[in-house]
Amino acid sequence: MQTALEHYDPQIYELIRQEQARQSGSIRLIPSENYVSRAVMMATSSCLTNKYAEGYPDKRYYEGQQVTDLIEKLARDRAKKLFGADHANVQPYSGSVANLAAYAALAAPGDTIMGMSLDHGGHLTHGWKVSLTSKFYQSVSYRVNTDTGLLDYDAIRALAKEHRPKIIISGATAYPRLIDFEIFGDIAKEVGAYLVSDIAHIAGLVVAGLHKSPVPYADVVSTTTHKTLRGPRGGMLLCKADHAKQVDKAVFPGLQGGPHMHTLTAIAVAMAEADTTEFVAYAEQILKNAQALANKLLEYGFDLVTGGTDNHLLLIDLRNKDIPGKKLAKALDRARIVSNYNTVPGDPAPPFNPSGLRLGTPAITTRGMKEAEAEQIATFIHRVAENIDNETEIAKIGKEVLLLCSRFPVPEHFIIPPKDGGRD
Ligand code: DSN
Repeated sequence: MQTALEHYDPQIYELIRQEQARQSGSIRLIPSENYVSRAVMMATSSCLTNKYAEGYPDKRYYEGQQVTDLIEKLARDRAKKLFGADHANVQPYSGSVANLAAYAALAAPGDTIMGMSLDHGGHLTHGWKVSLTSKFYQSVSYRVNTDTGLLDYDAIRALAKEHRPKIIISGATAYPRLIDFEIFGDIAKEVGAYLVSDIAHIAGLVVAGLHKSPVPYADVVSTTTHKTLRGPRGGMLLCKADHAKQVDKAVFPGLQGGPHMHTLTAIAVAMAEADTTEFVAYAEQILKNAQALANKLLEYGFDLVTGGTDNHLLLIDLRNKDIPGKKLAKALDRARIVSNYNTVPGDPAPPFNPSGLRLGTPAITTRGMKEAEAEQIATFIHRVAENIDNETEIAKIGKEVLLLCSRFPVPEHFIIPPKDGGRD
């Protein structure tokens, strides 16, 4: 049967079909990407996309909120239960907006914020120089110890004492080890700062009890909903009751108009999915797969920042292999292995052509891959690195990758049904 999209817009239909085939036929190692369930996908593409709901449940600026109020209350309650938080705001369009709202709730423009330097694993919105967060606020960045690659809490404390920031941000996008939110909480208290914890990458590990939660220590916790948490693309804030009013005001009307109700609805679905023993088993396997990938890469002589990983991601420092990160990422992409080039701490190379490669295991784990496949993927990466200028070999590896992908199709309940009932 011809779908509405196929009928009305065959060009876009075909492009979506091609993207679905690309996602199925390649190994997804970008640590911030995953595959959402069909239930989440259905909620995302539901009629909730048609509804404006400015304001909050029981206090909206448009009528017709009989259902949206119930959905948003459900999403908030599920998030609060899952994370053990006093208050949840599920309206941020993304993690970036969620971070901005957290700062707006706790500080005034011109105040000092202190976050992790982007080139050491922080996020743009943690006050990096090209982000507006460094224009609205005075920004001070802490770094990891370049010898160990690890957060140096004594150095962070000393920097906080020197600059007395209004907000300290804990959290990262490319840090392969556990983050001690309790120590961050102590440092914030010592200098009279608020603590914002950005758990975008590790939220799924936190709800599964595999990473210490920042909720008891942070004033505001910010996250995306789509990485290890495996929901739709969106953002979320959790906070203590004292900050609830300010956080809500910062999101709406401070930064946003109407929430994207279809996304918010899908977030509610994802929160229910994450509140299961199956999800805990999934998160455990993410970690096992990351360990297996890391150990095999080490055997092949890859240099991993911090020497390994405690979480879902790893960062290869390619300087000992004399291959730029971008060159390897592009060669891997030709071999159907999708990763991203990344700076490594103390990187002498520029961010657009850095020395590192960032890998993660959330998506391959959703496909059902286990340690043996993670090791096989490490071998593919090694072979691509060894044959970096040999297109014939790279194409051959690509065929083997496709074979592996065919053994681990994206689970049926994780994809929209393919055309004509066949598999792409
Ligand atoms: N783009 C995200 C990541 O890949 O880590 C952060 O915003």
